[in-house]
Amino acid sequence: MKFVCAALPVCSLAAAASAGLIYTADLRFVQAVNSFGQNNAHTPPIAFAPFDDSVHTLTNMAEGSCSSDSTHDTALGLASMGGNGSVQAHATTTTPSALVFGGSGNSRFEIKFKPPLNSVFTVSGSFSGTAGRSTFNAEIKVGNTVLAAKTTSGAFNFSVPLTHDTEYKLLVSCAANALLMGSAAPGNLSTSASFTFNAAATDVCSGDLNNDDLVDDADFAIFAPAYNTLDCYDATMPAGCPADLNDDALVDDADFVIFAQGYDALLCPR
Ligand SMILES: [Ca+2]
Ligand SMILES: [Ca+2]
Repeated sequence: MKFVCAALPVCSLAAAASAGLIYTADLRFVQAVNSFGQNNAHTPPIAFAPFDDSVHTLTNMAEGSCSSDSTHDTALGLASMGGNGSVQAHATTTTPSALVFGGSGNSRFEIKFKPPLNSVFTVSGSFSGTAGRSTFNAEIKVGNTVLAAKTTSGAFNFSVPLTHDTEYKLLVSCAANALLMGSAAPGNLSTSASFTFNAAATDVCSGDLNNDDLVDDADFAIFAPAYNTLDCYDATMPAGCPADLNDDALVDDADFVIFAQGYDALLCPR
């Protein structure tokens, strides 16, 4: 399934020297729950494919009603990822009640990946939601080490170095709840939360395909068979298609131009 890079503004910034990513775990989900025990959750039917889904709960009773709606729309590209998610929750009581009425939801993007090349990973996005009723989390982790994190509403911009063949996790999620507790007066409560983000990896040294800080014949020996294969989605192409230096899913003359510039310089910039 082809990812449409043009939908992500960051892709154009990354076009000059992208770095492919190898996706290793797809832990995305979208969930809507309410206080009557309904728990609707979906995960991607096809791992690593675009995930565009929504879930819903609604319960009506004499004393009131509660509902929640969660959406998730994200996609993973060869060197970039992004999308958005949102949650709405509602609760209504018609009489003071001993019951708890409420809905809540969660939209969660969680992906693990390995960069085949040393690269820089940038993430930009924002959270918004109902104060006091929303929770947010954006983080980049390697193992248990948090490299960057954001847990409040507003914009976030991360830029972290990635080391080749090391597994990283990117998490971007939001949740909201609308709970009218037992002693609540009659009333309505509506809440929301949302996220949007783009992320991309860019090379630190275009053409250094074996991560030894030089662009030389050893790299050309890796580039040449990828050039002959051409299509990044060909099963014989190395994972992450690292020779696709401009992130257009092909290894062709445009990539060779970028590779040649690195080859001429020989030493990677420091
Ligand atoms: Ca090299
Ligand atoms: Ca290319």
